Amino acid sequence: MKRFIVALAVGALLVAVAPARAVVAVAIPSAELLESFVPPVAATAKGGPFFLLNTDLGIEHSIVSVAKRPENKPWCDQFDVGQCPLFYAEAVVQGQSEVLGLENTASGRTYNYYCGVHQRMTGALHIL
Ligand SMILES: [Cu+2]
Repeated sequence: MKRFIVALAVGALLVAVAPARAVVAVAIPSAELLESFVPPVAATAKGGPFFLLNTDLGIEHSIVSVAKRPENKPWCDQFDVGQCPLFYAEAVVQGQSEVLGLENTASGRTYNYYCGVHQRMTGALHIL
């Protein structure tokens, strides 16, 4: 019985320290003020999860990494040769879009990204 209680306590502790799903939210009140993702620097594990959560009213946003990679991912076709982003979340309007390609990131590095629709909107993702 005592062993069971200890196992239960350890299990509860593991649940308590499990990281929440990492989310980067785009919440910009006016199209004239499109400048940054919120938070400006987010963190997640290598491989994710990481989502673009677009709450902006009727305005499409996406995530495109500044870092490039070889041309073998489904999203590469829409970019010029040699310009395929390392990670990418397709544009979404008022919804969420999963950032794909995070399995190719490196722990301890911080990657800059921008919105493919509004390239002056930028953010950074730190890989734990
Ligand atoms: Cu945008």
